[in-house]
Amino acid sequence: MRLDIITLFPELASFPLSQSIIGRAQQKGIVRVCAVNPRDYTNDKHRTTDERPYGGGAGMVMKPDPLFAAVEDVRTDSSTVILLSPQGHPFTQKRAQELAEEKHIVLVCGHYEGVDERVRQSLVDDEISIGDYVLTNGALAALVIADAVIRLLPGALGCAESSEKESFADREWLEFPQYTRPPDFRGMRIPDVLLSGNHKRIEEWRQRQRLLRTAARRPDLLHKDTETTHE
Ligand code: 9D3
Repeated sequence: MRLDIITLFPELASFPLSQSIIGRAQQKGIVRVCAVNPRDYTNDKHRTTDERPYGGGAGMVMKPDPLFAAVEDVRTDSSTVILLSPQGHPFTQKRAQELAEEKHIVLVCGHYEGVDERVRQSLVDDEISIGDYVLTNGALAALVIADAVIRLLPGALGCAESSEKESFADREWLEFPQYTRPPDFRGMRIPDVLLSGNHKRIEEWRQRQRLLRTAARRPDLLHKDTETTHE
């Protein structure tokens, strides 16, 4: 896969993807990530990427021309171009799985109060938000999407980190509590059942913990589960 991130902060977008599992995926040639600065596609003396909005109001709007020029430079006929913005469709594991099938993804990051509407109209194929909270710029959102997609590419994860059995992939319940040694840490003892050696009882305990935790924290996942079984 090829992945281009169009952002005014190319260093911010590149460094995190050079680390750990995603960095290794790049070294193995599974993915090639490039950060592209729309400022390099300006023609004026001040290299202007933003202007005041027509109609007035606070804040600045990203100009269309540097974004169009940057995207048109990197994209091919088979590229998928996605705008990151608070107005986008909510990002999900399902969308990550769909994007993991693509050959080339171009992530366009907004900044300031937003981007010129013509970017939405005729430059991008889709618009994604990573959740209902306000970030300072889209580069961080692009990193979240890049991470979620790249780890799904064949060979990106080692056996130990395998992505086969996953919470959220199929709207599953939350995970059960995990413990490792020592069995008594500062007076906090692990549940006796985990030392029992009784695998049937351990499995029952884990399933019950998952249910309790999901009901307490994410009741929406329980309801979704019922919906899908009735479909
Ligand atoms: C004043 C209106 N603001 C919208 C809530 C303007 C605005 C705030 C923050 C415009 C852009 C941004 C920067 N955020 C993103 O570009 C962004 C984002 C986000 O803030 N939250 C969740 N997902 C995303 S994807 C891109």
